[in-house]
Amino acid sequence: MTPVQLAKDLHRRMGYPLGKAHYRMQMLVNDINGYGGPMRHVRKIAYKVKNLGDVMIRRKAAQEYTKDLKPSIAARVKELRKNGFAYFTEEVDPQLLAELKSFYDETLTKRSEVATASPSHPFFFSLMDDADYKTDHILLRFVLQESIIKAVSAHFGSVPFLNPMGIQESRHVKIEKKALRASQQWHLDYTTGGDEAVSAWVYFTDVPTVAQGPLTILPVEASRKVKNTFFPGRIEDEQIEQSELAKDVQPIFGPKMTVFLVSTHRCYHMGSRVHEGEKRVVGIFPFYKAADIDEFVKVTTPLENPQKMVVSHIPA
Ligand SMILES: O=C(O)CCC(=O)C(=O)O
Repeated sequence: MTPVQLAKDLHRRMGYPLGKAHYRMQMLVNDINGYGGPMRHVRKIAYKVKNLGDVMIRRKAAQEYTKDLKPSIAARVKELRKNGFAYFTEEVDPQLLAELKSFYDETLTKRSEVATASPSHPFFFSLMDDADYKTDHILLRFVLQESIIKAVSAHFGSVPFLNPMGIQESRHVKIEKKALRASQQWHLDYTTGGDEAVSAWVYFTDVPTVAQGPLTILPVEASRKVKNTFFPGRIEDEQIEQSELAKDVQPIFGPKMTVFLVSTHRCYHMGSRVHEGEKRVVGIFPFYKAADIDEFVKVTTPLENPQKMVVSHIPA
């Protein structure tokens, strides 16, 4: 256990015996150490120093794997780099996409009937099952396909780590407490390794209008203009409007089985503002450039590099 973890554990057990000032001090420590806090820059460097061998191997493997990038994928990667977003449906294997759709139709719709709300995001109803995290499962076969891994590797300049994916059904839920609006408010995503994150998203249901709560982004350039505090937190629509960025807001629409890549690390984003009588089901497959977490995927099929590297993690 690190000293920071030890201190946190102590606080969890003891509360704040020195009162309000003690609480405030702890919140400040959390802000500094939090994923989005200023310590992320230190974490990014520390990660590279600590895992230099792996960083070099992943860089070299990415160079090799992406040297003959198909022009259409290279164009998507360019868009992703510039705007933080690129539609990717045309680049994925249609057979895998069809299999993914069958998984939704035959299995996920049944899970939806018994799904329960997430305590931290009351509008999210998870449709994942622990048994899904294995390489012969369509979710893994889909996300490990060549075009996706090539695009993310080219974007990062490094073979990525896959982080635990989620399938979320977003429903219309009235929320009183601001904290529980969570990802319905504008924010950036930060990672344990302090480095970039890109997710592949799949819409399992049609998202033709704002009523279905599309993922909504501010492209990279506009995101850079957002005024946030030293400890970046979630921000309100009014702040986006005051910064004259409302014109740049881009809701991501698409019919079911639309696939896209998005840098939620560089693009402010929000979503799941689902209107009454609507719902939205998405698969979110997050890739991190640096990740010190334990492996979560069961390797049940023969796997070659770089796919093997994508599911192999550096233990936390
Ligand atoms: O539900 C949404 O559209 C937003 C999700 C989100 O903010 C995230 O995945 O970081």
